[in-house]
Amino acid sequence: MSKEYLTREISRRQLLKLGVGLVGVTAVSAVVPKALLKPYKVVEASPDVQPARQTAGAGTYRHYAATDGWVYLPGQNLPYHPDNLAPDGLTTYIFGFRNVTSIEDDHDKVFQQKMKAQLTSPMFWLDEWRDTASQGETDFTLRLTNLGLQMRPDLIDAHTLHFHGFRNAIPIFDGEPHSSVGVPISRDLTYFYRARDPGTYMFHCHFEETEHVHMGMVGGVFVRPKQNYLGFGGDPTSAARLGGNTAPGAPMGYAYNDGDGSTAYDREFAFVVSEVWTLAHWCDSHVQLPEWSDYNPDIYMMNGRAYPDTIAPNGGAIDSATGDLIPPAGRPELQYQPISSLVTCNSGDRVLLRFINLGYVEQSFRLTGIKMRVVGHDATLLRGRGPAGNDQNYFTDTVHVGAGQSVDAIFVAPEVDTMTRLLLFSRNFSHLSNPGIAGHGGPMTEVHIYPTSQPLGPQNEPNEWGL
Ligand SMILES: [Cu+2]
Repeated sequence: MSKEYLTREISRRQLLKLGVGLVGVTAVSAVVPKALLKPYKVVEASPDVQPARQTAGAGTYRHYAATDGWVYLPGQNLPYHPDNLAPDGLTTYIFGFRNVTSIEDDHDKVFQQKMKAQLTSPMFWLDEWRDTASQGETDFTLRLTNLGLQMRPDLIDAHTLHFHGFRNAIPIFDGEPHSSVGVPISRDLTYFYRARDPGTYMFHCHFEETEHVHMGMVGGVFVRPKQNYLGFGGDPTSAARLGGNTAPGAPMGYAYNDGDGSTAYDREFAFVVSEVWTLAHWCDSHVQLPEWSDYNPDIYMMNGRAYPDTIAPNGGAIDSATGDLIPPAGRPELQYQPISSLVTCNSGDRVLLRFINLGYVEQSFRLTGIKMRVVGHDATLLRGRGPAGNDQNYFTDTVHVGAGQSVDAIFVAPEVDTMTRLLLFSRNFSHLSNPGIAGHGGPMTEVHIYPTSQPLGPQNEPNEWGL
């Protein structure tokens, strides 16, 4: 079927021309001095200035690779979606990141992850810097390697990892390439950050950002507050499980240093919201340029999936033999979209929802039947400054998240006798379908509440189901 599209749109002669063009680009790059092909204003991190690698388990070291790839999205919008160049089972060309920390010692394995980007990017989290003694566990380094774009060898774009919204970022490590540096192909750069402000943030590539952000180089990142370790009100027994408190009643964590436990939660789920304009993605795979001022997305997503795939299982484990992502159970086409948006909880659980919008369109998420308490906006506790700070948190059934914004909301799961499903969905109904097919789609997910007689397992990571 995909071959039919190919012959209809691009004749064999045109394809050969394109091939010759690509060979030409490659040949030119072989003879032109490399310096001429480098993107403007870049630095190369030399291996001997890399900070020492921290041992596994201690500190927060990550190694990410930037590359291109293919993902699966439902629906049909011919000739752009599914893309006729996509491998079997996949539909849409993307740019993205991969977490290669566990395979980084094997350079071949890392390089083989070229054209295996994931949507949305692997989330990560770090602890707020506490004091000099805890520096080893809280100083954060992220090494970014640019593997290049397999489908577009003509694009010699650098990539960066921009920590969106982080206060006091050192400019050289901020990932904004016009005022600092980008990472050219086959090079790497290690970003350093000392987190001092807890909350929900996001990261994205900032190189040719209109294109690279839309193509999928987006992800979520959180800073966990030191209250998890220290407790509040001078009472160390109020520390959270994430801070090592094993007492049965301890919350899993706090969203902020609230000083009174009001942002305590038992389970945690994050949603990176974004869109796909299938025409633009098709243009990138077919060496064409979209007119960005015509921006008209047709698939809206949570964590890189459209409903009903949003409630499919988590994937994301790495096959140590090949370095490849292991697909979610029963869903091989979601191999490169490993993050589930299904919310699972028990009656009585305090559930933290972290909404992150890295699309270009404002979203409003409604949770039917339960009020959410919004406790933070843009990595800021909703409270005035000082000990008598005015409490500004509020209850709502609809959370607004603008492009580039984040919202932290907590709900308490009601008592149920049997597993109960509720919907969490975009209030913009025109987004709630997938192109060209019937039924609900887009940015919608489900909340599954289990009775206390069916206790869920604890979460080791955000978005884990515990089933
Ligand atoms: Cu990029």
